[in-house]
Amino acid sequence: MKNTPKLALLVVLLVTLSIKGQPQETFSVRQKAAQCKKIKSACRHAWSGYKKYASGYDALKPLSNKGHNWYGVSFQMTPLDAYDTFFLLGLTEEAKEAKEMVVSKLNFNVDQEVQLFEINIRLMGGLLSSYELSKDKRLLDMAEDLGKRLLPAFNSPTGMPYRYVNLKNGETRDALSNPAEIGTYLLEFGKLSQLTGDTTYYRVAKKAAMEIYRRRTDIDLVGTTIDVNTGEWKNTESQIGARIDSYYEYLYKAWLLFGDKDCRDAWGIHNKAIKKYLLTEVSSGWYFTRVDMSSGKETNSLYGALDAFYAGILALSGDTATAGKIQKGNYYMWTRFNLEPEEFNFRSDSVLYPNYPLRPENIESCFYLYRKTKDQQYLRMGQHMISDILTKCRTKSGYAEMKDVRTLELSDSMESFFLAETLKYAYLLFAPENTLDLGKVVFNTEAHPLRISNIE
Ligand code: DMJ
Repeated sequence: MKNTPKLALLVVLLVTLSIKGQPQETFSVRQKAAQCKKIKSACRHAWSGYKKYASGYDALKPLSNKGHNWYGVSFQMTPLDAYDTFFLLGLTEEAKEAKEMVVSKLNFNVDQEVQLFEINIRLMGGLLSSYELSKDKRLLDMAEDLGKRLLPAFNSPTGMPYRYVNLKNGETRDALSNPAEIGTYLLEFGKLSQLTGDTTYYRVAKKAAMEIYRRRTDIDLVGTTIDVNTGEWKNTESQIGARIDSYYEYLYKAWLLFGDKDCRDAWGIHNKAIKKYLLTEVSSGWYFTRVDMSSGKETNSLYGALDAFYAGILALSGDTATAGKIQKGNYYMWTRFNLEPEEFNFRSDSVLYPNYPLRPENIESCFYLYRKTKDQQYLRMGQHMISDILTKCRTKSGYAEMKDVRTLELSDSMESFFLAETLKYAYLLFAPENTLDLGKVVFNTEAHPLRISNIE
């Protein structure tokens, strides 16, 4: 333990040198095209494994070569999450196959309880972006059908949704929720309102997010768990990772996507408090720590794969200076342990949760930072991370979650967000800018692009 700070310093030095010490030449068009080619081929590999071993299921199990469903029935998670990635990457045949699976097999008229948050970001987000890209009206009809079935979840005394809802009978369950599972509907429900003309969706989504916002403390922070029946905070730790992350993300993005000023103001107030109370420097870099929501005192010096998204949203909002500092910490977290662990303690420099489930956030932040600054270091970071994933997580049929980044042992899961997000952001980092114009679309938290247009 005594040597840990020295070791951390040495690794920071090596990481810095390996980024800064490289010739400062810019990536050539050919080098970028080579990266794109590699990522496209990874997409084809994952998709052909899914088709061969898991067609019709939600996801592929990339070690046992089997299919896996989240619930008693399949919701076509992988094809629906992957469609717009194939579309953007120009994988026309794959896009056609994925869309065909969705329109022919996906059915929401089932007596099945689902987790509102996940179904919204993956399926609702996927249907809406697929509709905007393909103009296939069947996708919008499916999104509207799903929207109607999700609405009963918002019938709580506070207007903050329950975590689970039955798609057939509207029964709800689980009042103990969190800001992410309460505030992450603005983009999808807003887009659904715009496309259908039914304002109910955005109204309930905004009410839910604002109910969290108005329960912020005097120092403008929110906690990690809250009872949606009573509005009482049950876990008062404030942080930017799991269970809170996309609440912040959607406040800023609802401003970008729809021009919603209330959301812009709420984001501004929270972001100021986050930078004041959570942003922390240690010898290996800058991180966001965890604090008590009322006192601002540190509770836990944890940081992890999910927290890495905040550099991206900061860059998107124009604060590339803070984003750049955080991204150095993100890259340290990636390189220090082979691949990034789910969580580590940045003060003791030790791993807490050693798995890497193929998450996108670190590469996503490189993407936004590169788009905003054109600084080549983000291409180098991205190249390093992508190469690690494509070599260390590859299996015969796809790519597998890493069970332990320290031993490189794999586990039998390939989450649909690998095709939806990780490979999409990886590709867009190196692709010509006109592949996706950030002035015209906003990504939902599952990387489904939605077209910018003001909401009434
Ligand atoms: C995705 O489902 C979304 O990005 C969500 O906001 C967080 N978790 C995963 C990716 O890590």
